[in-house]
Amino acid sequence: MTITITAFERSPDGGKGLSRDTRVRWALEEVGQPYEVRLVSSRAMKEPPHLALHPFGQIPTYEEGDLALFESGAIVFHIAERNAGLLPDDASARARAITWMFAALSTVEPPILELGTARLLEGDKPWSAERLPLVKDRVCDRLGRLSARLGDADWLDGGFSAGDLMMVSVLLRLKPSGILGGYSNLAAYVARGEARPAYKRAFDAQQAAFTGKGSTG
Ligand code: GTB
Repeated sequence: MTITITAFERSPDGGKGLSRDTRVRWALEEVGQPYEVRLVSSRAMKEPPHLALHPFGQIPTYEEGDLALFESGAIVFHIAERNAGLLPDDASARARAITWMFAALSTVEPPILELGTARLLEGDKPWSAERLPLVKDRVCDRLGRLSARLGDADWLDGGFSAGDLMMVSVLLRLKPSGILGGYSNLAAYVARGEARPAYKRAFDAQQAAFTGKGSTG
């Protein structure tokens, strides 16, 4: 059955792979599932046909036959559950990998998003200079604890899993800030993720969609 995902027609990041369709593309590439991409304009995102797929009018979405999903975490989880390669067979290891997916999305990603908002949308507010260091501290607290847990391991819990895919995807958002440089094992962890052939294919596909060289993965 054909899998179709949605992505920005014009990604605000200029094809740097920071938009959330990249993590979905990456998961599909890891498990070897072909997929098609429907590019959606900012206006079309808020119109009824897309809102029927995504109640908040965002990307990415995922369609496969009668099934329509939204939320990158739910989509990656679905892909990982239905295909070999992203979740261990052992029940406990599988539960731990899923725990890392949730940790990435609900513990590590929120302060990182907040930092983006503080820098990009609130930088001109009179209180911004006072608030920014507080927001940055909250990011650094999470990174310090994640760094301590990862130690010198390659991945968070044994072999590469959907937990790592999600954590690396979340941390990638920090790359332009330079903050990751203060955590050498996390910087190396992200680089290991980026070096995976499946990530490279996903990155190239999202970039090709942006540069107009192609729109399907
Ligand atoms: N929780 C949802 C998920 O994980 O799927 C969040 C989805 C989401 O935020 N989608 C964004 C969107 O559709 C695109 S990824 N925004 C349009 C809108 O809300 O109207 C977020 C994003 C946007 C831009 C950059 N960037 O430029 O670097 C990075 C990430």
